[in-house]
Amino acid sequence: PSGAQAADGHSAEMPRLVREDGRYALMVDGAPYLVLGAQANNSSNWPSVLPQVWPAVDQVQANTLLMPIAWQQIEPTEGKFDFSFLDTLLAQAREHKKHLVLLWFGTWKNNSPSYAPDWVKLDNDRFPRVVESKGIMRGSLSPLAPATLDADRKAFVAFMRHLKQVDGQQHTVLMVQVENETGTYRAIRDFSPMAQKVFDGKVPDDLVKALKKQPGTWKDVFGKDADEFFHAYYVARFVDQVAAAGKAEYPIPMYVNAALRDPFKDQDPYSYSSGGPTWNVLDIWKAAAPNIDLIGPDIYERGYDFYTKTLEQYKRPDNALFVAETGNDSVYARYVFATLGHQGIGFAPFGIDYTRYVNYPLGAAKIDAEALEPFAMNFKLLGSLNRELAALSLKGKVWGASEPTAEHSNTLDLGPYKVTVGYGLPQFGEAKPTGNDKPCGGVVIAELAPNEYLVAGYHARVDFAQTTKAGKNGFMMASVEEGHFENGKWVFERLWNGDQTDYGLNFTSIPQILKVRFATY
Ligand code: N0T
Repeated sequence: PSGAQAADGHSAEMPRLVREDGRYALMVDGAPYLVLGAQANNSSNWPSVLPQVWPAVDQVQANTLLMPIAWQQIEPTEGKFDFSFLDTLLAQAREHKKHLVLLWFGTWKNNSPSYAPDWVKLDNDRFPRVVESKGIMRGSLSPLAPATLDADRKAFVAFMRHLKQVDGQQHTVLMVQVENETGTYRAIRDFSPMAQKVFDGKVPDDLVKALKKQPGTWKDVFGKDADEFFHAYYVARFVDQVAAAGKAEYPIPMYVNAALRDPFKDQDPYSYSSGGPTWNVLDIWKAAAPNIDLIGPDIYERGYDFYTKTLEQYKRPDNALFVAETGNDSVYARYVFATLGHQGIGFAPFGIDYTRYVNYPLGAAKIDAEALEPFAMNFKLLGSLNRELAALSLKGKVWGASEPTAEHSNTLDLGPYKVTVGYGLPQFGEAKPTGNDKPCGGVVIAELAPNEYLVAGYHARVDFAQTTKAGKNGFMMASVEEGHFENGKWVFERLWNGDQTDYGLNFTSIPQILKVRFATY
């Protein structure tokens, strides 16, 4: 990696998101990097709580802590800023050798302005709220009020200006999330007279063009989706203007996270966070928020089909996949492999601290060192591989498999090889996979060179087959090395052979990394 190294190992080079052939990498210290993240609970953003945060972050071996920076905390009185928490957090992150992703909790923290200062959230006249179709006022603020945009933007600019001053050299902070799970609950859009006037007007040209539509009113252009699409557009415009102003101070990558909608069905927007970046409005968000580098899903559904469908929806040539939040229950841990297989640049379980708060049923019912062990296994394994995987992923040479919920195996198409990953198999002999007791297995595979692959994982058996017959008689694993990476160099530990390879590559409860070379005879 290039870039002058600062004393704490962080570099003078700015973090940035790069795109090559529709694939992405987050560049940190000048080279591709995987965010092995951990998000603290919502109210852990106080100096007094940090002692309960770091032990959990260290326990899971995350390289990055995701932490809220609340508007109410930095600007309790209008125009007077207090960045003491941010300064404390930065100093401690450097001591712990962790990166940070900061989450701007402003106008939207899941629908509501609960994290806005009192002078904002208690002043409906100056900062109007969404009014739903029957005239009932909701908690969520309207995206159409210029005063709200102006106030949020000013605070965000002050935050980014301060961040540049205190971190513009070291780059402990990798990205900033702008707002949190935007959109509005129990209203599809703002129906106040102020908003209705805008809704009755024409769809802005930029959106019409981006979506290749004919000009007209929202109803003309979008029919039954008009209300939701209108709300999405103006929430995205709001967020984009906040991000743009922040980037003018300090241009590090900025993203938004999404409270999801059913990935398979049309769901009534009244029943989810309408206007937020759900899969059905990603094109609108992309057009309306060009200053947002990526849109990341928050995945709190345990089912394999829901999870992987969501990964597919948010991995696009115009969107880098980043699992911005996911549940901290053990069954979510294995999805890091499917995330990597979908070219993910990061994965961040939510609720990683020892405050004793748990968001069950979304996540685990209890959080202690044992509950966090599956996440620790992930990050221990991927910590060693981080740079290699991120670089190969940018080249399209990474595949991943997570144990399904209903089935007990899956297949990966590597081109010259087809890989079958089985779960719950004995390590000796042939058998039918029956699945692990709870789904918990997964593997990641990366092509190092023709016929040479890294294979890493746990609780799974991996079998390679040739897709087209090469060689006169057959092919073999010429060598299977177990090892790990240290500063970009492969460190050999031992060869696997005999029982360990006769019936596939048998990954156990210990995360392991193999380098496998194939040959024909
Ligand atoms: C998340 C988190 C935090 C099963 C919930 C998820 C975080 C926010 N919201 O603990 O509040 O700040 O982004 C909402 C998921 C609802 C899913 C319900 C379907």
